[in-house]
Amino acid sequence: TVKLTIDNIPVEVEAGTTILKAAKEAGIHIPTLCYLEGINEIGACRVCVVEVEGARNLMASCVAPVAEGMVVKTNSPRVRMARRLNVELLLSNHEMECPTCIRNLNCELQSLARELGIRQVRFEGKKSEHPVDDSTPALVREPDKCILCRRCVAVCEKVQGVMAIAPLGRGFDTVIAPAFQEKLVDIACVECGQCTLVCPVGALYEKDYTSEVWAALADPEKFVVVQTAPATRVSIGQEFGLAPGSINTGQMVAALRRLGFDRVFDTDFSADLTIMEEGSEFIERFTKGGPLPLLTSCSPGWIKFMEHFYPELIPNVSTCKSPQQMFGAVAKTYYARKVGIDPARMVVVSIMPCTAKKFECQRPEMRDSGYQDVDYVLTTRELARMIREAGIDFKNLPEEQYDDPLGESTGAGVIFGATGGVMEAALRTAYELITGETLPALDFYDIRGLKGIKEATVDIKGTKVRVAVAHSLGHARQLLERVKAGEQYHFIEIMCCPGGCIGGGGQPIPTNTEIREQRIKGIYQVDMEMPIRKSHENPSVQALYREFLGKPLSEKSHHLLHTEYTR
Ligand code: HC1
Ligand code: SF4
Repeated sequence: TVKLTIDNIPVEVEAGTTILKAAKEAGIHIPTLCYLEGINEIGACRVCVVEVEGARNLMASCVAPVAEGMVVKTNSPRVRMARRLNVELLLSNHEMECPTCIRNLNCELQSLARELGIRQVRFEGKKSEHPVDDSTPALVREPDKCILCRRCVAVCEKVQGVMAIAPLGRGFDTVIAPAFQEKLVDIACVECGQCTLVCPVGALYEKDYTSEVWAALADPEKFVVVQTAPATRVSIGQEFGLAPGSINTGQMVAALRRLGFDRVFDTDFSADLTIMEEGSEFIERFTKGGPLPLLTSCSPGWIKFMEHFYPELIPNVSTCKSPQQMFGAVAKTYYARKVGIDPARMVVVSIMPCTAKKFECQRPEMRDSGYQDVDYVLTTRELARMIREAGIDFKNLPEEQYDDPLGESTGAGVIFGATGGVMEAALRTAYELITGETLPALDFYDIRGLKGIKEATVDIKGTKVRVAVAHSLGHARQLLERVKAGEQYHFIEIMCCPGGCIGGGGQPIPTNTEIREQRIKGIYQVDMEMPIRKSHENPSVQALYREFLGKPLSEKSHHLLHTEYTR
């Protein structure tokens, strides 16, 4: 260990620790901006500078390691002046539209200016000008708000392994953009939105569809149906000051009703439906010779990644549409007919933790109902905006229930929202369908949690089924390389975002490792409390098969619930 003092407090830490971490351990706050633990530790913004006795220059504490006997000052006049200067320089080249910015009151630059007591910007100079890129259905890139912290670049490269964006040019002309300043829609960006979660300012954000949804709600001709993704119930509360991971299913349903949706349904229902189809697909492939491993298909960022980087795996990917898309197709056919509503009048809105779902719903093959199956996707953040705008007091809402029948779900449906959950839900059903026996233990702990790649071997009456789970595309790539090198698996779950959908690119900001863990806890808590925890026991899914689809993998199922991919 190394002994030093920080602001006269004696501190003892492991050798190699940065001054920033040592200070944190001692309970001393040093402001940061470009720093993202474990992902972007580059000392670029120099907001975290500290004074070290005997050193001529101030040091960026996020990269400077401690040394024996070091005397550190985090709060000297020189430090405060330097921090202020650095932030003022950033502000001098920042498109300051705070009251109308999407990140108003949730902006790290704004908070920092406040924290550092900046009352004026002493520099006035040229501002860089770059066009806004809103070429994708999911994202907006607004470079004139960018502060060049490079957090988005680091996440895209190190967590997602996509490398869609990078710093181009030098000095004042530097811009973070796709190579050759191409548009996002023309490159391999998978629209996961992980970059929007780490952007400290309003330079990268989701494309907002709230005005389209307000318009549909106000139109008496329209019958507006909403579905809520599994992960949204454990994250929406954060937007209203509740603890990350708190479970607010009932309040979310109540809020959606107050916003004027005609029916409030649950994507968990169609997650159960997905398990029926995908579980049956797995059993069919497993017993009839493949192709294996079967790869899950519910995460649209992962699907886009696969189409760009692993098109040779298309035969392995499940043909099942995602639960979001199955929901849309069922709502505009089965449900519309059941309640006697012309599907042309029906508008299907999804509340998703995901930006890529906006892209997924606009894919040309997602129109099997005869209409666009899902019309609009709102992220958790956009829903929170609508609730705020409507003046709804979210925290004090009563808990309400989903509507029937597309609101009925099981514990298996809800765990889709956490990494490992799709596999666990599938195993709960596949085991019972294959053996005809009741599964002795429902919880598959080996494939839960935040480890990047998880594996398990499940004994189904003497047959060993080898499964694996990867979340984040960086880990997916590692696992797929193992598969290509000949490692044998039967069934693999891949989710695009770290932690699964609970860590999706449309979730409340901040979303970090700790918050992901709390949301995962919430998800399994909901599962535990559900009276039914296996998809094949969902009575409304059973009724859907009885009344409409026939059986899993039937012709009708294939038409409405399955799809194909493009190279
Ligand atoms: Fe997901 Fe899914 S779990 S992809 O993460 O399969 O977005 O929550 O809705 O479709 O059900 C997201 C979450 C979500 C789908 C389901
Ligand atoms: Fe990279 Fe995902 Fe952002 Fe695209 S959306 S730039 S893939 S992090």
